[in-house]
Amino acid sequence: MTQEHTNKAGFETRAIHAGYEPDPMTGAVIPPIYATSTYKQDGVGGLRGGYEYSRSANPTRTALEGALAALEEGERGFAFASGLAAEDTLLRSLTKPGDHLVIPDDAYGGTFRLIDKVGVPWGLEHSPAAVSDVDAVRAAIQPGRTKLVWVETPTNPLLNIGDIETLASLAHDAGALLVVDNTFASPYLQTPLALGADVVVHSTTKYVGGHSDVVGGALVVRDLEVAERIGFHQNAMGAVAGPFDCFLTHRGLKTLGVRMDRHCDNAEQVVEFLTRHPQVSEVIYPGLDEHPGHAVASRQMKRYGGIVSFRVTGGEEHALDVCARAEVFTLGESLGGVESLIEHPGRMTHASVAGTDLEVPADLIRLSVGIETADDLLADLEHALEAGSR
Ligand code: P1T
Repeated sequence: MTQEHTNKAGFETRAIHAGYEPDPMTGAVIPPIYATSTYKQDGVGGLRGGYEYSRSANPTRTALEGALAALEEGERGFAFASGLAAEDTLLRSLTKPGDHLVIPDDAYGGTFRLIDKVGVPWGLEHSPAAVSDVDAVRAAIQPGRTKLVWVETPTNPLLNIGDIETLASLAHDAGALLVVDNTFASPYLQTPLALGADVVVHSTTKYVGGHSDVVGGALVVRDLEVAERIGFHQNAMGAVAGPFDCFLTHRGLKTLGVRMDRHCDNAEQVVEFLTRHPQVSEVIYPGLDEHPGHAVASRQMKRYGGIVSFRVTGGEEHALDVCARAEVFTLGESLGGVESLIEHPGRMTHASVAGTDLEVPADLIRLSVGIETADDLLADLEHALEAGSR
């Protein structure tokens, strides 16, 4: 399939074919792992296909970047060594000391740490606002000074929903760009650029890679001038994804659609189970009618995702106990892999926001619902919850 043809195709076709055509010499259907740092030049400056040095470009990375751009409906994709490396590059590409950012008041702890502990000493200022509260975001924007309105939707770990279309016009009216961290939804469930966002951020470590075997990050943009600035910084800062990591991430990406549907199917069953459980005080999932972001999520997402957060009746000890007793749900950080994970955000992924506006409830548990047999997941939760009859 030519790339022009591929880019107009359906999601799964793009996931499998975009970014790469079978190698003209060998017919290899999968991009080889180009384990090379440099490329022979045909005379000084005579680059073959534009390849000069693998920090600047590497064919295995080019294939992944093309696929990511096609799935996010963007013009250019960029692959990085981690989600945070992508975020750092984005910040330095689009802001300078003295600039202001609006950030979620509920975000991945590492994102907050990067902006607050690295960005602020560098000269950035930020104001946290609830992504679900358009008025709060509007009030936090300082027209002229605010360069980025940064949202996650759904947020990590409280699964709040921001209205991408509305937030994009708010940001644009104030001369700012809208950045959407699309890690939780993945491009299968939500395409922020098509709704007006300017930059999509991914921790590809999660659903995009999907197998918990590689750490990576990505940026996808629709404007070529923004792409140029990010491309310059990707090369100048050098936090690129290596060829083997790109290979693994790209391999995972091909099955994103089928995996996401199974993640969503299983998450829906888990939600139904938890909402009926007497030791669960609250289930947080955008697919629930009573979730405050349900209407917006229904508009902008295909389904509601594989992450379920819930609170237990017995406080922090109870939550820690449930985490320790689960067996099929592996106790660990991260999310989005085929295997189910359970974690205590307050002590684990969000420990770095303790004592800030972004602190999360101590009785909160986050599940990354995997694609195992649903009955085994429900039995495991039943077992994990039963001991703490308090
Ligand atoms: O871990 P890294 O690939 O650097 O990505 C950071 C990141 C960015 N954005 C979101 C929404 C994330 O969830 C993450 C990483 N999150 C976890 C490791 C976690 O367990 O929540």
